[in-house]
Amino acid sequence: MLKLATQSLFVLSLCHFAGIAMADTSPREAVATGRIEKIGAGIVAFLPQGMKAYPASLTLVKAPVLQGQPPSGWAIKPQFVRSGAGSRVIVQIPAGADLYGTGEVTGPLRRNGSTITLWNTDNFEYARESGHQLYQSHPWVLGVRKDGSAFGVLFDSTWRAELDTGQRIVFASSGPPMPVIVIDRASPQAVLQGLAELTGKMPLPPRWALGYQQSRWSYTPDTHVLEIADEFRRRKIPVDVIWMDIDYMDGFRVFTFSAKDFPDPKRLNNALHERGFHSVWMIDPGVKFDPGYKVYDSGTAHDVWVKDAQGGEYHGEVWPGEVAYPDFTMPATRSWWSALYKGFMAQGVDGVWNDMNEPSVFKVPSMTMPDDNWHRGGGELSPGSHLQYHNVYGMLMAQATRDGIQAALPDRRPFVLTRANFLGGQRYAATWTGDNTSTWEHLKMSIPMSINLGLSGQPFSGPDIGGFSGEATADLWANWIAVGAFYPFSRGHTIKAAQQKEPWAFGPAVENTARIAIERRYRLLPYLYTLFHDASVNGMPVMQPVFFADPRDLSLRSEAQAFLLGRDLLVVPAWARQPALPKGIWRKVSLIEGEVADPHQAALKLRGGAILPLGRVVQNTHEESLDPLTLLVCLDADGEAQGSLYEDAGEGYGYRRGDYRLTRYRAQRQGDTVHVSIAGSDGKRRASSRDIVVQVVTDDGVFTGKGPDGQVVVPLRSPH
Ligand code: NBV
Repeated sequence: MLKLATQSLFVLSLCHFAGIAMADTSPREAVATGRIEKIGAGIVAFLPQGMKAYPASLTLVKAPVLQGQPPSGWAIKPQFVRSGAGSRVIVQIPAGADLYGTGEVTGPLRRNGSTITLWNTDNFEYARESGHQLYQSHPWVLGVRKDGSAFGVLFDSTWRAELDTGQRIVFASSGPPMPVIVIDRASPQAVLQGLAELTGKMPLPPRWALGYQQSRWSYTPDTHVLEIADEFRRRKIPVDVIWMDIDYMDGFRVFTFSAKDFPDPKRLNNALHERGFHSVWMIDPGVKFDPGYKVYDSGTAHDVWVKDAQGGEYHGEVWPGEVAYPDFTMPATRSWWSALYKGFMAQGVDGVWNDMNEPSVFKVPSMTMPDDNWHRGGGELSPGSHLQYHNVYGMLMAQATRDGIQAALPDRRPFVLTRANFLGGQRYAATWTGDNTSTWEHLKMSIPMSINLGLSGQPFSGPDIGGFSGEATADLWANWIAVGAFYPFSRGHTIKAAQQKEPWAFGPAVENTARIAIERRYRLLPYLYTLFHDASVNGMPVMQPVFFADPRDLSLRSEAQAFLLGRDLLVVPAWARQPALPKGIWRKVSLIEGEVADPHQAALKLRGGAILPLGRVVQNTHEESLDPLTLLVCLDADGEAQGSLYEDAGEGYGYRRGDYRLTRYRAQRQGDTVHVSIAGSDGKRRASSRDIVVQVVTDDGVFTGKGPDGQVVVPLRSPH
């Protein structure tokens, strides 16, 4: 007995600290669970003993209301353990449960048996720590039981931590015991809905942000930006956005423009707008230590900088040389930062790209600030060390950026892309997955990575298409764009030293592949926008794992090549080998002429019982694409199908006052005809008087009919 107790007090395990594996021999001591309270339908919060009330949380969208006893027979109960200066939570998982989520991760879709470090890290090529520590942290695990029911565990702590998803889930934090929230519901979808109830949803982005986007480090000077834009239009490759990387700045000073290369950003943005482009410009957190530089001087006057352990102004080195870092834990700093966007957005900037906000610091082994740097907090946040706040630095920056854009352009929907983020950060920004490489390994890995981000609350993500670092072969780039056109966030980007990686850079055959792939995305935009709307309302991921089609089908649980877009469309990459696909009716559909003959294009399969709204191919989202609207119908075994289409102005907030239209379509087979009607609609936006085209996809071919919206009858004769 005594021996056992001693063993449990001194357990030897490995922990990774600042990249060094160390034996953690700290004494462990069980901490009793204090309050266990229901906080929602199928959601229970566990507070460690001594914690009287739920503390302020950066993850939760609002303070949970403690509602008394959990449902009887509640199965998943975390155990708290104090461990030296830190703490642990151990969660026993039901036998056979498959684990997912855990945020932005390398490796397989199914997370059982993995260990990751939650410590936002500038991880070039995902090489550091074998990629088990990336730019974002999501202390969250989704579990799916054998019977398809599911649970989720949220560790509400921002401190550095290790998350181990072995035989049991172990969350080893360097901070004090934290509240743990468990969701237990009938399906993984219902658990994700619960996660969205707790951590909030992605606000509906402007429609242009769903278009294809082109970036490189860097298009410079301004004339070259326009050359690239014109080249897309000349070659008729649809695109909506062009990106300005750091070289537009004056000596990497944020909120400035190079007098030589970008002398008149407003004129450039106007010229881009005339061409139907939107522009996104980079802003990093490090502010050049340069007395006399307006932003540095004003930050100093507002006393916004992160302090070192001695209370002095902390300086690190990044692109501009020596920099100071805004302390985003302080409400006053966030307001100061937000206000900087007024003049910036007035240059006609449409969206903002926050990079390097782990925060990254050059020339130090940890690649970030010292753990004992000091953040002053404020509002609900207590002052604390960098060890406590490091993981939310990027999220708080993105929040302040979003607020700044919103205040500068109150009638527009802000678009922010951030590299670092945290669980709940979908409320502020979209994600790209940082500095990947131009390799097959990273192309393949990008799919489970984006899926797991979606399973961690972030529906809007994607990698650098083509890979950031290194040279891409024509074949790799063609394969990447063929799948990349279906990431929720679809952007080509590359490092400075690499070759050109625009769609035409690899010759006419690859250009053709890219055009077809991107045209497919543009045809799908009405569906995609409807999915983004769903995500903004109920937190459903846009890119979903195949097992979502049937959570009880165990053969689908590890599938990481194919994926679903929403419930209805299955995307199977051309390179997928023996993908596990859902049973039932799934019919191959074709959206663009020429796609069948192109070996790189992914197969697209429509679910039996679904109606997919499609637009025309347009060159950008400004163009009207819904006249005609096409409805692609795949009947289920009973000869029925349903689908919906969400429409609004694509920008601004009219939709919140009812200026939107959500149309629900129904298709029914009656003898040799299929009748497509409107089953209902919501919103005050006027119904359009457009004609629609209906294509019914069957085993015997595609049958087409045309007519007024909601009154189309398609004879199932003479397919084409
Ligand atoms: O700003 C330059 C790059 C950017 O292109 C990339 O997307 C970021 O992930 N940035 C990192 C800094 C330099 C990385 C080597």
